[in-house]
Amino acid sequence: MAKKRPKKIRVAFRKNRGKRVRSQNLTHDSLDESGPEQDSQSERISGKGQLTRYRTVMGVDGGSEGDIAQRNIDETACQAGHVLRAIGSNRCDVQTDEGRVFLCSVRRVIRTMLRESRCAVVAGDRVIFRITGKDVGVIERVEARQTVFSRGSGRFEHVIAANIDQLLIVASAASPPLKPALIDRFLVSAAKGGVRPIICINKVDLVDAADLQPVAALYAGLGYDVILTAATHGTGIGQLREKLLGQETVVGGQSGVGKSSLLNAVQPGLGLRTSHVSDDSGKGRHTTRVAELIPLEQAGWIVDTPGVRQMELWGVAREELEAFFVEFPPFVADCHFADCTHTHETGCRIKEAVAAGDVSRLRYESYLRMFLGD
Ligand SMILES: Nc1nc2c(ncn2[C@@H]2O[C@H](COP(=O)(O)OP(=O)(O)OP(=O)(O)O)[C@@H](O)[C@H]2O)c(=O)[nH]1
Ligand SMILES: [Mg+2]
Ligand SMILES: [Zn+2]
Repeated sequence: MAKKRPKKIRVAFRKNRGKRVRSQNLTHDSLDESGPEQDSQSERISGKGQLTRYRTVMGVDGGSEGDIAQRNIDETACQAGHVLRAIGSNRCDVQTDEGRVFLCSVRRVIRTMLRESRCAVVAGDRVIFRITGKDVGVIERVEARQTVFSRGSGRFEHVIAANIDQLLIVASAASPPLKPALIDRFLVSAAKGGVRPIICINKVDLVDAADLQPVAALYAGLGYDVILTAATHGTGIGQLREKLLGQETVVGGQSGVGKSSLLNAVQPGLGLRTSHVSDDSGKGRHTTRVAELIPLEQAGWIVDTPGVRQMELWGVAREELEAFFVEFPPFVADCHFADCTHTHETGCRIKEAVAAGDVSRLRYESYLRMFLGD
């Protein structure tokens, strides 16, 4: 691996920096996000006095978007861990490789860096933390994320989980009705985040198998893993369990499709809360509240997540979309215009392929909706 370059990161001072008061409350101290105030040598204060309320932190630049809150620290005094869940913006459960769990706060300088890049520590983050008391610690560094599952939330990115291997996209055959367009959004999000997708169509007990065949065949034909399940009847659960074995999997999908029910079926005794689809519209209500890493008995981790009504993509440029529709690239090269957007142009090979039945109309419509930002 290429050697990483130190990078200067400018971080705003905390407002109360000038007055350092020693607290008598040791219990509080051990949980205080700033911990014992001992800025490491790699941080220095600018010589411009009160005029510059910034300090420079030497971080490590790996050159990727994943570099969120890295800085040089004395690692010998620290432990490596894995964030199981974030509690609010400043508390996380962190597990070490030996399996001990610490309730950690996030050092203020790290929180500032994260806030400036509009990130937070999330389930799945690899962190370096300093033990400050019995079962408590302070996160000193967040490692670059290898993969992410995230979505847009207004003007911000909401990273739901980091460093996961797979995204299990759960849809239901009915109640709520099957929405291939939503599956397509999750597929794009998985591709963007570097996560392998698996499509699971649940509640197959509510429909005729023949009705599902076209959609299942469409995605299987594109090369995706497709599993048909009925969590409440045990259908397809063995197959799903096999797919999850030894992997870190985040589960995504609309509220009420049966994500928690599926995980409870895969691992009886998990006891995740599930809820009845509450109203006549069959939309379901949000039962799962926070994203949390849950160990699987045999091997692997799963992250159950609260359901979404919509899947707003994050950080996907319109021009980038065509690459995330796996069946498009072979046709794109032959479009008449090199910068064809496959929307209105003449001589568009994608549109011809749709007319000829070589590209699914459903998929093309999904592309158009994402491209046009609907
Ligand atoms: N008929 C049928 N009902 C199911 C199946 N799986 C789940 N359900 C029901 O669907 C409802 C919603 O299930 P949940 O597991 O809470 O759904 P969820 O996706 O976790 O929902 P959120 O946590 O709100 O995102 C519950 O009443 C389940 O009993 C299934 O395979 N068949
Ligand atoms: Mg749930
Ligand atoms: Zn085109």
